[in-house]
This record gives sequence, structure tokens and C-alpha cells, in this order.
Amino acid sequence: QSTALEVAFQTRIDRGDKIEPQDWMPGGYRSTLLRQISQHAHSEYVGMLPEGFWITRAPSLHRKCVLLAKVQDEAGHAQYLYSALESLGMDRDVAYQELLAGRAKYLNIFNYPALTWADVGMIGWLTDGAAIVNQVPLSRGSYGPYARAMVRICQEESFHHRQGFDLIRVLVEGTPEQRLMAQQALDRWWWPTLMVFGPPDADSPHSQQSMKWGIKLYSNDTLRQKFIDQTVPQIHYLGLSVPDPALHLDPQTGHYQSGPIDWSEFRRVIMGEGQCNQHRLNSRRESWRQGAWVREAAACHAAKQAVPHKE
Ligand code: BYC
Repeated sequence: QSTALEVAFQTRIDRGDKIEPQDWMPGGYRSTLLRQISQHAHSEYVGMLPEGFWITRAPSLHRKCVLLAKVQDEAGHAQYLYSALESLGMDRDVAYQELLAGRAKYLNIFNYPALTWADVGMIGWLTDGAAIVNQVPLSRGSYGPYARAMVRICQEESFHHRQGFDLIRVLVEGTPEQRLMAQQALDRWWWPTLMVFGPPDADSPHSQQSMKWGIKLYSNDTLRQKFIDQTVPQIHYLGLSVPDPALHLDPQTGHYQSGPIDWSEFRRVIMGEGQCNQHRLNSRRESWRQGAWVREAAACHAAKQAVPHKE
């Protein structure tokens, strides 16, 4: 039985009002946002690692500058999202310690290695492409601070997506070896990218309630299909092939129908048993340890600033 407050809250959501931090909200709404935003923030943070490895290995100064800017953007996205979490009363240190302890989730995709330079392109073109499809609707979501963070994040993701496509375009126009490198990277990243959108709707425990609350606007399968429909023609344009023999354009629906996704792999990866889970977490823990002196110095500086200055 819904209380009067809950009914009034749902009316606001249905009307399209934004919910702000000082507003009353049901406990479940708050905890769903805390779960999703923290996973989102951690994904941006851990997501810097596969590409970060390639900054010192980029093939030209131009590519290095582009990649540096992209990775820096991702750190910024994590900061906006940790700020959105703070607006719900969760301290960023608390959220971050959950990640370091291995209890918090982040996107499956960042547990795969970036083996060649072409993988850097795939992360931009495919992963950021998927992120845009997922996040543009989130920028119209019901919680104000999260939705507003998404607006800026999506603008930056658009640059990330284009640089990834451009990197792959240059490879496919290069030598046969470079073309092969691009195809092999596509073979590695295609299926994990389709998994980014989350489990099929029938196995997605949170979707229905999240959509009722306007935290999610579309289901996982709807967004996955949108990504497939928009990306397959780009793959064909580049002369690459999708590593899915069952993929075909269904003339009745006008949508590309994909072959079966290996959901057992998805579950394994998000439970911590992917190729790089351990490595990613260890690397974040090491950064946390190495950054201790910076945190201490910043706290010391803040404490000095807080004391009234005497002439
Ligand atoms: N990976 O009921 P469901 C970026 C979990 S970073 C891991 O459908 P929901 C970038 C899910 O958490 C952009 N876990 O959940 C950065 C839940 O587990 P719990 C990151 C996943 O929340 C650097 C369970 O499965 N974007 O683009 O309704 C370089 C059941 O799922 C995944 C975001 O984070 C997954 N892929 O829907 C380049 C988007 N999918 O919590 C690029 C924000 C599901 O019950 N998040 N799970 O233990 C969302 O939109 C939603 O949370 C999801 C899942 C669509 C991901």
C-alpha cells in the first residue's frame, strides 16, 4: 500500500518534474540511485585503465594528445558522478572504499585487456558509442544532479566516440596488417560491448522499478538493439565484418537480429572472474596507496585555509 507521500512522489515523476537532493524521496529510489550512480562512477574511474596503458605507446604525438584528453575526461566524469552521489548523502570515500574492497560493481567491459592499438579505437568507437546510447536518455532521468551530470558527460563522450571511429578508419585504410589488427580487435570487443547494456529484460531485476521512477527511461534490450542498428552499418562502411554469423537484417522489423549472447560469460565477468578484474582492482588500490601523501597535503592545506587569517 503506497503512502500519500509516495503517491505524490510518483505524480511528480509522471509529470516529468526533476527530483532534487532536498526533496522527499522513497528509500528505494535513493538506494537505487546510490547503486547505479556509484557503479557508473566506478566504471568511469576503472575505465581509464585499459586506455591509460596506451598513453605512452600511442603511435604519434597527435594520437597521444587525443588519448590524454580522453582519459582526463573520464576522470572528470567520475568526479561529477561522485558529486551526484554526495548529493544523496554518500561520501565519495565511502563509495570508493567499496570499489577497492571488491564489493562494488563497474561495467563488465573494463575487465578485458586492450591488447593492441586497435583496441584503443574499439573502446572509443564501441564502448563510448554504447555509453552514448545508454546515457543520452539518462540525461532526461528524474534525479536532477545525475541528469545534469549526464548532459556534459555525453558531449564529451561524443568526442570520444568520433576519435575511436577515426582511429579505426585510419587503420582499415592502412596496410593489410593494420586492417587485420582492426578486425581482430572488433572480434574481441563486439560481444562484451553488447553485454554493456545489461542482462536481457526478462533477467533484469531492477529495470521495471527503475523505469517507473524515471531513473532508467528505456529497457536494456531496447538500448542494445538501438546500438546494434546504428553500429552495424558503420562496421560495414569500414569494410569490417561483425563476428556474428547469425546477424541479419530482419525485413519485417527493419532491425538487425543478432545471434545469441553468451550470458554465462557476462555473469562470470561481473562476479569478478574476468581476464583483468584482479589486475584492475590491484591497480586502483596501488593508486590509492600512492596518492596518500596528496590527500594528506590537501587536507592539511584545507585546515590551514579554514583558520581565520590574521594580519
Ligand atoms: N556491467 O537489473 P539490471 C564509459 C548488473 S563508463 C556490470 O539490468 P540496472 C567509459 C547490475 O548492476 C559508462 N554489471 O541493472 C569509461 C545489477 O547488479 P546489482 C558507464 C552490470 O542497474 C571509460 C545486475 O547486473 N555507464 O562509458 O537496472 C572509457 C542486474 O542488472 C552490467 C553506466 O554505468 C554491466 N554492463 O541496469 C570508455 C551506465 N549490466 O547492482 C567508456 C549507468 C548490469 O543488483 N548504468 N549489471 O548487484 C545503467 O544504465 C544501468 O545500471 C545498467 C544496468 C543498464 C548498466
